[in-house]
Amino acid sequence: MLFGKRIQKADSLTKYMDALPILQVLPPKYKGQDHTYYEVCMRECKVSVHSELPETTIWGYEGVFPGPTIEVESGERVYIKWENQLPSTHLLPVDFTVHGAHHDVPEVRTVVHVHGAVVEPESDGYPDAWFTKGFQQVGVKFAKRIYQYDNLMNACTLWYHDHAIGITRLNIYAGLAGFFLVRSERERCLNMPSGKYDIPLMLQDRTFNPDGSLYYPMQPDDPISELKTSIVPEFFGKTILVNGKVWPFLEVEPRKYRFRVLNGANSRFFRLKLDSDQLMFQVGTDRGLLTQPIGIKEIILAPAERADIIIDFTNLEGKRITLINDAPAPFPNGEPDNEVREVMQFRVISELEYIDTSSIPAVLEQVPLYSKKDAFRKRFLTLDHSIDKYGREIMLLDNQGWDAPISETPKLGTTEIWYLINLTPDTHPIHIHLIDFLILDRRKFDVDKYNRDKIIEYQGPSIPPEPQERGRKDTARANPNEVTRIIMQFGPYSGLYVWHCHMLEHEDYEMMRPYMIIR
Ligand SMILES: [Cu+2]
Repeated sequence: MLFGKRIQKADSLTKYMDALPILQVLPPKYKGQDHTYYEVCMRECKVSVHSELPETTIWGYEGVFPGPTIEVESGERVYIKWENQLPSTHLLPVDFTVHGAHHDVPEVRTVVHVHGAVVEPESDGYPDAWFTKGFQQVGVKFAKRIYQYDNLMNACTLWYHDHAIGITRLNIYAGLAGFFLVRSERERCLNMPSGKYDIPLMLQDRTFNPDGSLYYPMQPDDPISELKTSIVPEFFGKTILVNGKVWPFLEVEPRKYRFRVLNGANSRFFRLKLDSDQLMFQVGTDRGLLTQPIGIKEIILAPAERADIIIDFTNLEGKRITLINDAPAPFPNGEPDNEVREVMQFRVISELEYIDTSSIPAVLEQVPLYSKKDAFRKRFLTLDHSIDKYGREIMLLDNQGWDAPISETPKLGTTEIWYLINLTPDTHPIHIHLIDFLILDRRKFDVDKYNRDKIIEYQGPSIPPEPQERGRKDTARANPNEVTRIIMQFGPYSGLYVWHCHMLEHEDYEMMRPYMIIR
């Protein structure tokens, strides 16, 4: 295919040439007794993603990729002015047929969502609350220039990223993502590895042209002849980046480290293990710490999911340990992608700067318990796929598009159980803004019968979530042929939020729905 020729060959870039970038923490513009204030500006910049590749033009918060890490305390009131100083034409091919991306809106729009934040609706980064360079033009739901975050979360690993309607996949792919860490005194008392031994890792996949520029397809494998540019059903890149470097290495001391692993890819899932076959100790999920650490050899992360893990390199001086990914793409029914079987390498050096006095605590934090009988309401929500007028696959939630009237209106303070009924052949990571939830169970059902009679006929037992998922979640994998049940309490804010699939190509077309918490 025409586009294929220009793409860089994945195996042409030498692995483990460049050191893992340690992401810088953003200093606030103001820090006082009652609040902290930041300014974050989106800019086009050139960065080096690999020393064998010419520089790459990216869009970055503060001009870096990934963006600088924002660190807050639990309960700290933070104001952030997100500003757009990006060019007026997009770095990547825009499809003007997808929802909210028609010719009646500016081509470059941005809005920032802190993924996992407990935040008022006006500051959540609603997809139609977009703004352009210098706030010259704004979307219909734009409410304010300076967002307010009260950070009513416990300690957890969040991330901020773009959420503009119809081009989220392109804006994030261009580089608009960064970490947002919530810390607390309670967490510090647990004495886990901290400071330079607490490292966030943003895993992404990208494809580059030989001139170093980002490659994103203009068309699916089966091109749509009526359109110059068309959205693709999924995007899978040919190289893996961690913290913005292709296949980096990290020198580690022979001691314990805490890694906050985020899947920041558009569509790719990761199934991670260490080639040393050693255990990793998971201490946290998307939205906070687990009740107790669990020893695991494998972690599955769908786009937007996080795992907070401790790896112990004690007594491994001189060893080189590779982080492996064997997830099929698409997940779970695609082929294993051998080109991207490796992610990064840990090189254990011999010197220990200090004796490692950190610990893997036996008890971490209480995870909230919901009783199924507390549920005020159950909602049965399908994940659907069909074909659009161009013959492309289109994914829906509850069989409705983005613009259909709001149908999910939970009452403030009430608990609901959502039945995610997946009628598609893919696993979809379903993310609900504002709240955290627990996964109750997953259960196989008869899809054909459901399509015929709209009745759930279970075909197997209820399977509890994996141990790695038994904590506070904000994104859950809904597998094909399964009903995934999640339980959550809606609050503490009321108003307009969204829920969506976090595979960005699905989210943009049209696997996203508004929901409203009502008083
Ligand atoms: Cu999806």
